Amino acid sequence: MKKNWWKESVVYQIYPKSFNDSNGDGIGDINGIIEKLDYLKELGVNVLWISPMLESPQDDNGYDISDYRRIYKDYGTMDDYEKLLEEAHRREIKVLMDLVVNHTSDEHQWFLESKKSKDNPYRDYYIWKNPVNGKEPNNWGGCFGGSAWEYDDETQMYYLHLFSKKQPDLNWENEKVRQEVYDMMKFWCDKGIDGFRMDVISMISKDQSFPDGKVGSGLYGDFGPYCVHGPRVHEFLKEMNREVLSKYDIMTVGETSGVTIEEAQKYAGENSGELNMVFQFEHVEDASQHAEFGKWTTARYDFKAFKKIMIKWQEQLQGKAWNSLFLGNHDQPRSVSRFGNDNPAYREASAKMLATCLHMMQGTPYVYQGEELGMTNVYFDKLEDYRDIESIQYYTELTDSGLMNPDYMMKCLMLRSRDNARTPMQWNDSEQAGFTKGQPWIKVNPNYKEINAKSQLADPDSIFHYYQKLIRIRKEKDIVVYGEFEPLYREDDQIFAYIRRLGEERLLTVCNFSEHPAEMEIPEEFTKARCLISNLERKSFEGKIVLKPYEAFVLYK
Ligand code: TEU
Ligand code: CA
Repeated sequence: MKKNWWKESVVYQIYPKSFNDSNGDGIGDINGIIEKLDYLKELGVNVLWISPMLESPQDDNGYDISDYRRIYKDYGTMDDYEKLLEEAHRREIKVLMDLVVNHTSDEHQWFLESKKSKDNPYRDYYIWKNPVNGKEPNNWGGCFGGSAWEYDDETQMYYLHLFSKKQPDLNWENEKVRQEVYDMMKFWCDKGIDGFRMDVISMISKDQSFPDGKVGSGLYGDFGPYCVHGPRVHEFLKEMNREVLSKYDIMTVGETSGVTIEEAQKYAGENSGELNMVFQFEHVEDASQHAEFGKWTTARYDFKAFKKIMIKWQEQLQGKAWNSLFLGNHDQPRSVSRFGNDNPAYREASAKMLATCLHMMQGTPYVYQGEELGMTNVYFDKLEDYRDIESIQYYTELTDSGLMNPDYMMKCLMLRSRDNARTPMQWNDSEQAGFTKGQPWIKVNPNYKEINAKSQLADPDSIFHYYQKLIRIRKEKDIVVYGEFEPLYREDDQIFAYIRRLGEERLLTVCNFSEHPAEMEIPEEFTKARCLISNLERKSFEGKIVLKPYEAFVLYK
C-alpha cells in the first residue's frame, strides 16, 4: 500500500465557536486556539480540521459564508489567522480548512447580486426556478426542515436551498462558479493551509430535471436521489483535482453523507484523482434508518449493526480506498453518551474503550474536541437553551404540525441534538469551565467540575493520557496504519475484536462494548504477546478470559 502522510496522521476537529475564548465576549476565537496549541501538541495530534472561520452571519454557525476571503470578525483578523498557521506549523501541526461550497450565505455578494434581476451577471450563480401552479417548483424538503425552495419577491422566482433559507445552493453547472471556487481554494493554499475538509461535497451536482421526491413520514419529498452523488459530481471533483488539489501537497477529506462503498471508491479510490478520503455516515445513521422521523428518535444504537458496518468499511475499502475513522463531530451527539456509557461508573472506561476500538483500525482517526476528555451530552431540557438551527426548526415543524408530541420531541433533542457537541470545551473547574471570562454563547455542561482538561492533565490515568498513548502507538507502529484488518467474533453481541497483520507483526484489539462481563478466548497466535495498552489494567492475557464491562486492550507480537 502506498505510504502517505495523511494516512499516518491523527486529526483533531476544532469547533471554533466553542473551543476557547481569549477576549471574554463569550465566543471562541483564533487567539484562543493559538493559546491551546501546546495542549494539542501534548495530546499528539498533528492535523487540525477547524470548522468554518470565514465571514458569516452565523445562521448555521459559519456554514453560511458571506465572504470566502475574510475571517469572521468575532474570530479575529487575517493577521491572527496567519499567525495561527505559523504557530501551528512551528509545532509541526497542519491545518485543514472547512470548504463550504455547496452553498453560500444569502448575504454573500454573489447572492445579493443574483437576486437583483433575471439578467444580472450573477443570476446563474444560484439555482432559480419559476413557480409551478403558483407553488414551489417541486416538493423537496430542506435538511433543516421546511421546503428546500424559498420564494423571492424581487423577481418572483424560487431559489434552491438544501439547508436553511439563508444558505442558497450554488449552481455548479455554471463554469464561472466552479472557477471562482477553484481560485478561492488556490488563494488559501497559497497562504499555506494544508488541506480541506469539504462540506457536503456529495451534493454539489443536481439532477437538472428537478423531479419530485418520495414523501415519507414527514411533510416533504426527499431530494436524496437527485442531489446526493448527483450526475456530475465526479466530473466536478476531477476538475477540482486537476485545477487545484494536484498542485499542492495537501490532504482532502470529503463529507459525503449517504455514501456507499462503491461511491466511496469513486471519490477516494487510490487512483480516483478526486479526494484522499471521505467520511461515511452509516455507523452514525443506522438507528435513524428505522425511525419514523429520521434522526429524531430515542432509540439507542444497535451494537451488532454498528459492528457490522464498521467491519464492512474496513474489509471492503482495504487496498482500494482509505477510511476516515470517527465516532463524533460537531453534528453528532457525544460519542461516549451514544456508543459508550456516560454514567459516572462507566464513563472513563467506556470512553477509553471506544477510542481503543477506533484508533487501532485502518484509516485516519479524527478526535472531536472534548472527546479526549470524555465530554458527554449536555441534555438541555428547555428549547430556549438550544442554539442549533436544525434542532429549533425541527422541533417547531414536527410539534406545530402535530406529527410529534412535544415531550417526546424534547427527549429526542436531548439525545440527538447537534448542540450536545457544541457546548464549550471544558478546560478547568473555574466558572464557565475556563472557556470564557464572559457569558458563553451556549451554556456550559454542568459536569465541568468533574470533567475538564486541567484535572485530566494532572492525572496519569486520565482519558486524555490514554488518547495520548493511543496516538503514540500509531506513530511508533506501522502496523496500526498499514496492517491488514481481520475481524474476530463477528456474531458476538458484546465484543468487538480484530487482528491487524503486517509482515511478521500482529496486533490484537479487544473491546467489550457492554456493561456486562464477556467471555472470550485469546487466539493462540497471541500467546506471550505484549500488551501495548489496557484500560482496566489487565494482567493476564492467556487462554479463556472474562472481560470486565467496557474493558479494552491491545496485544502486539
Ligand atoms: O453537514 C451536512 C449534513 O449532512 C448534515 O445535514 C447532517 O446530516 C446533519 O447535521 C445531521 O444532523 C454539514 C455540516 O457538517 C453541518 O454542520 C452543516 O450544517 C451543513 O453541512 C450545512 O453546511
Ligand atoms: Ca472571543
